[in-house]
Amino acid sequence: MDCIFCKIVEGAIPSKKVFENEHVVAFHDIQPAAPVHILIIPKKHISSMNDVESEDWYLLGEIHSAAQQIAREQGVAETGYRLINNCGPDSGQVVFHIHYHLLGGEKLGALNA
Ligand code: IU
Repeated sequence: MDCIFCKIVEGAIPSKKVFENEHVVAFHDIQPAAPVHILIIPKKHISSMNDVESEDWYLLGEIHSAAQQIAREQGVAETGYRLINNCGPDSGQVVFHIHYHLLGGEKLGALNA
């Protein structure tokens, strides 16, 4: 499958990883939209939120658990951060391997910016 995030999971494409466990990988976004901009993804290829099947819901818990740890490690747990999933064309999703953006490190703008 020609998926850039699967290649990052496999290590075939380099990334600046900040977290990895059995199910989840997190790495710096190559075009950061905030001082802290980490992408958190399941290792399993799931195209988008629309494609999460019942046996995969636990992966979203794993992602939130990773986000909690990463926010602490990146120093934004107390100042605040945002966890965003884009799903489909109107949201601006461009990579079709489900991912969450963890954004922080500054006062963030309007939710719909
Ligand atoms: P989106 O939610 O699908 O719009 O976000 C995709 C993000 O993936 C976007 O912020 C890109 O900068 C980021 N990204 C990346 O970090 N590394 C890559 O090789 C590619 C995209 I392609």
